[in-house]
Amino acid sequence: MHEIYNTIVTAKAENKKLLAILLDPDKLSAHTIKQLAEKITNSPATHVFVGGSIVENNQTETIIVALKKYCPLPIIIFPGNVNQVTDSADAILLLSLLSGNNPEYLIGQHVKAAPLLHKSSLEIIPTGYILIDGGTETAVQRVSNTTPIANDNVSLAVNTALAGVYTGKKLIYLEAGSGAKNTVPTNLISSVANTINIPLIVGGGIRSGKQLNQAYNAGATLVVIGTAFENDSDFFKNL
Ligand code: 1GP
Repeated sequence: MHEIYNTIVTAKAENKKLLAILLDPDKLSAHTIKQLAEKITNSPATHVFVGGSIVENNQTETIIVALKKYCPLPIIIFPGNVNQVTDSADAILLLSLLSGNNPEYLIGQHVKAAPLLHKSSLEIIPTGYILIDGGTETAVQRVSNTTPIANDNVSLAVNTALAGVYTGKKLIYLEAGSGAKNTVPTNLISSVANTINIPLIVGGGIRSGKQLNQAYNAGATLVVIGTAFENDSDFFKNL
């Protein structure tokens, strides 16, 4: 029932590192999935995240169904909105955008998603989603109409993560935004990781093995890579 979450908690306890490849359904077509799935299966990835800030209706399900045929890794929905909820995945990160003051992304979309989630067999993982300024305006910022936390405001990031823990989130996700110029700074990652007792996900703008290891060394249990793999599906081979 909580299989995927338990894997992440165990990884944190054992200081093992997890890696998710993020696929944006809008940038994929079902007939290229087989080849992509083989590359993912042969990469160091442990999980696949599927989602994006804006995705056409049904496209998420189409991609996940195709992916499942060829890729044995757990597939987790990383939803930008309620339209991306589909029973075809294994789990969903139920994201609450804690860094912004937009009630629609704190609870509004969740209320709309609730009846679908209630009917589904998805593992639901409540996740505190915290946007950190990555040096460029990102899709999350535009769509949610929220301001990210400045990347030197460590205390605000820590307090926001703590508030997430106290309100029952099971994961905290520090996000610089897809294609960010600057990744989440390592001092901010380590300050959050050293304060919270739940696993930490970090993503946004990671384009090299060095940046990946820096995020792990700072305390991330799971790192997400989207753009680097999207631009070069041999990214992991060349690390
Ligand atoms: C975005 O954190 C993810 O939501 C991944 O970001 O596309 O920059 O790797 P990139």
